[in-house]
Amino acid sequence: MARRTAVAWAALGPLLWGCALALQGGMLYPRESPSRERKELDGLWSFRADFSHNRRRGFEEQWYRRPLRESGPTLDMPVPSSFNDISQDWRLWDFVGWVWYEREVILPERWTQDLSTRVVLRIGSAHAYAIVWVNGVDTLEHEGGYLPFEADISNLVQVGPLSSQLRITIAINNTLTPTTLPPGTIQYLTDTSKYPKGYFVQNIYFDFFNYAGLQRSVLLYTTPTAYIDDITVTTSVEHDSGLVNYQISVKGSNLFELEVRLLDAENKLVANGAGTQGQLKVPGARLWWPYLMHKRPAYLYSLEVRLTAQMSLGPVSDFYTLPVGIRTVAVTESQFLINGKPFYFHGVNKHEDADIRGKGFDWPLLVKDFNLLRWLGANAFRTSHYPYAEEVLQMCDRYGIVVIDECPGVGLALPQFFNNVSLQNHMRVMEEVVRRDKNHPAVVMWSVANEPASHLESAGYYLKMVITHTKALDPSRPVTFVTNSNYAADKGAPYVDVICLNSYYSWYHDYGHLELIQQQLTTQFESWYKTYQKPIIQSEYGAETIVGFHQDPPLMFTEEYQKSLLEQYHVVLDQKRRKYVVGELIWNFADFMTEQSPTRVLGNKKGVFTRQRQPKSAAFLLRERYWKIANETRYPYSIAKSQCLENSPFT
Ligand code: GCB
Repeated sequence: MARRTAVAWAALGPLLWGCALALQGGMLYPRESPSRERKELDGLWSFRADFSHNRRRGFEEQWYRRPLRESGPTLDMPVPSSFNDISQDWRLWDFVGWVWYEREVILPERWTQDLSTRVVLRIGSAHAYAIVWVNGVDTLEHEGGYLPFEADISNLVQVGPLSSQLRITIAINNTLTPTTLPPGTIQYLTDTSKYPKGYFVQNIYFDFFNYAGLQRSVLLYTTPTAYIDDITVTTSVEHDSGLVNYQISVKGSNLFELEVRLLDAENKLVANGAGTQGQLKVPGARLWWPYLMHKRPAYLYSLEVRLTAQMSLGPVSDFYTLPVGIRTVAVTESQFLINGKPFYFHGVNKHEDADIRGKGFDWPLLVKDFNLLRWLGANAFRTSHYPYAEEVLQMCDRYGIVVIDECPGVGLALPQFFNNVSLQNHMRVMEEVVRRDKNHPAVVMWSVANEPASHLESAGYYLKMVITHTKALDPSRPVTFVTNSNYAADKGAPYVDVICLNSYYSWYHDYGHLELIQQQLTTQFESWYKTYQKPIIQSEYGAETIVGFHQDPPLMFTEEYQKSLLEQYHVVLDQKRRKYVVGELIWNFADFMTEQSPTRVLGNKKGVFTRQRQPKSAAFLLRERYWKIANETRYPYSIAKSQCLENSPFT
């Protein structure tokens, strides 16, 4: 097959400097350093849902002005956590409207007295619209869940001797509108013979529960008043040297010096530079490899940045250390290349939810999931259908798990969702995603949407704009969206670098007819490839399975049916994966919660693990397959070492 010239985004790295983000300021992960402290505000917050008819009583009575307990009863609400599953009050489970969180904090005296310290309030995510007050002062607003936002609150806390006490009030609204991402609609049911006056429901167009609240950590951190605001790193490889291009933005001073040092994993200096931008050359660089592809995967350097600024109060220093993986990503007409070698995604789609915490970030869950990923031999996942917590991506960087980073562009199902306001919002969300995640070596591709109505003309224009914008924001990575349209009808596919296809043969149609899968899947792959000559990922496939249901011959919903369906897909994937199919991602890693409906039994049960992270039979099938593929494609002599693999029969 004729190979189209590889598009090596990494080589375009320096172009990144020309494409400044429209967003103001960076969103570096808050790390401690000799010049930075952090104070986590996780734990119990006071909470109240505004059940009033118009949901606006909190604003009418200005609940933010005084401690929340003074305006009525409050509940204890853990943060991070979704609020939905915590209480026994059923009205909270699918509550739509404003909820109020409040927390009182005592600040260290130095933070309030030292005028060369900057105090920042950072909210990891608040789904879906948030207004923040500090001591009753309107401080910050943000639209969109799943992404962080922050405000410099120094001038609110450095105001006098009593300022150590801080009251943070956050009002969050989970209402989705036709222009939010994901979109949704509110429907008033006006037939008074059936519904009480003012009765409404929220319609969503995606298949996961609309968990809401403070689902990621809230924290305060400090920087000096002159500070490292953002760092952008892209990497490439020239012969055996790694090239690390950096760009640094500084705020709070125009009179400063920047020193940049690149250290290896043993803390030895390998390159250094100065100034706001430059290129560091690392002879004999160790590359960041996905795990199972190399005997030493996921090698990380550290980029140490030191700022020294002259301020009226004297010199100020700021330090920030960023993990850096040197690797390249490129796409040809039939391959996805990492460090110039063909990479095959054998992985999963995930969701962030589990049991009572909903989508609340949780370390035990995170570590368990990564152990399960490695047990499976999964080398990749897609952040279906929204950006995951930053700590998840940090684990991927460290473990060598490859990520397709998806924005919350899910449920774009109706023609009215493709309007200019939505488009502007979608582009802003991509700016926020790229700004947050651009430096993670594990992130190898952006996905701007899942299953939009891409057969519509208006969707074609819309997707073209979002994809073009994302490529301008980050020329170093390929961009895709995930489609379930027909190859002949899809209006967005011309703009993607990799075709990502969802299909549910013998599940959502031809129920029970497993014998049709091979023919239908072959036709799917061949039609798409003939039309576009782009690499293809089977980005979803699977079957609903209730753990413990058994039937032979296999019937739908049993563990045997899930296994048989997967086996049929695997026959065709094996035929095509040496040609142009570059990946397979099972739907889903684990069962997850959805809205109630006659087609969902306590949520979506297509997981190969249960919601409690126990394996169904299909997990063992997948494990055998993934390790078989890994053993075929991994580097010679590579030994996969990890705590859970040492005794694996597959290593
Ligand atoms: C899909 C969607 C995913 C659903 C899945 C299903 O195509 O992308 O969000 O959960 O199908 O199980 O129906």
